[in-house]
Amino acid sequence: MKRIWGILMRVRTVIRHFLLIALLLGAGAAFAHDESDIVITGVWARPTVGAEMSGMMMGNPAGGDATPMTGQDAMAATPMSEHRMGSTTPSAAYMQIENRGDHPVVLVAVMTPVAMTAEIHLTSIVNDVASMAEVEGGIEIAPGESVSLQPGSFHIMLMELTRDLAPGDAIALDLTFELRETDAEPMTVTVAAVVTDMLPMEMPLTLTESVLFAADGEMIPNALQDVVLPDGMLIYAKLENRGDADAPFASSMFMESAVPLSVLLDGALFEIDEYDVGVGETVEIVVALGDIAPEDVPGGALPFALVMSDETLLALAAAMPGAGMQIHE
Ligand SMILES: [Cu+2]
Repeated sequence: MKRIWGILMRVRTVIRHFLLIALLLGAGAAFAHDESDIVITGVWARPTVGAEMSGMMMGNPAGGDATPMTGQDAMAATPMSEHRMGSTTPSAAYMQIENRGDHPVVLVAVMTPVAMTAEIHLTSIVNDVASMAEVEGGIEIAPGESVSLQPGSFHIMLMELTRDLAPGDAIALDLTFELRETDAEPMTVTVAAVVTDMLPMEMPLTLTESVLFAADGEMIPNALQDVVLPDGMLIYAKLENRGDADAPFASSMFMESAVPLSVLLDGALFEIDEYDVGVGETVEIVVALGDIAPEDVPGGALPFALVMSDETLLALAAAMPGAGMQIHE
């Protein structure tokens, strides 16, 4: 726990600065775990190295082997523990952004700890030739509308990377939105992207929120303020069943080892053997990662997986609020 202390303190300092600025501006700023009308799902980024399969394939029904490995095997198998140099290869991040509010919102800026520069781009194809350009003024999303950032269209261009991104990694992205037709100040939402070389398929069970935090830290999600929490690093996540059949899940994995998974029900956590998310229902979960080292959180985010009852894996990620601003102070 001591080893992670340094990085957490750094993050907290940044978060404090940010909160202070938000207060000075007259509030309006929110992190992903606050009640938000901006719902961001299906976040992923392209790897810059290691196109090899990571075993965790987002949304692939045949993906991955759900057999937990021992700690040593898991450490050796994970790309996260490799020593990394910077990468000159750019990456790109993709996602769906839904505006559930009453006012137009505009994605105006993106920051991430893994890239010195992050720009909002649009690819267009003219006479079979693809070219891309920075989007002036950002991407506006009308109330009740969604926009898809996807290959061949809008994307977040990540340039001057500070480290390589391998399949199975996760990175934090701080997305800043301007709120039109209101006096509200711009809002920053932190999301986590799964690094994958597979185009993620639409999955019925959709991650709508995820936060990485320390049980004894300050950034405890609102939903868990009055809840007795396990020690160490935790993930809080919210999942919505958008399919037309029940979505039962059984356990969770971190770095290819099984880790405790609890469901939040009536203000208390219950460790589960299996939990069925009905059609249209939302479930809140807490994943206990235990004590982890700072080198395990290199991009401000961590990957984890839900093991579905049919033993397929759903690859997910969680980010520390404000982590995108870490290297941009
Ligand atoms: Cu681009």
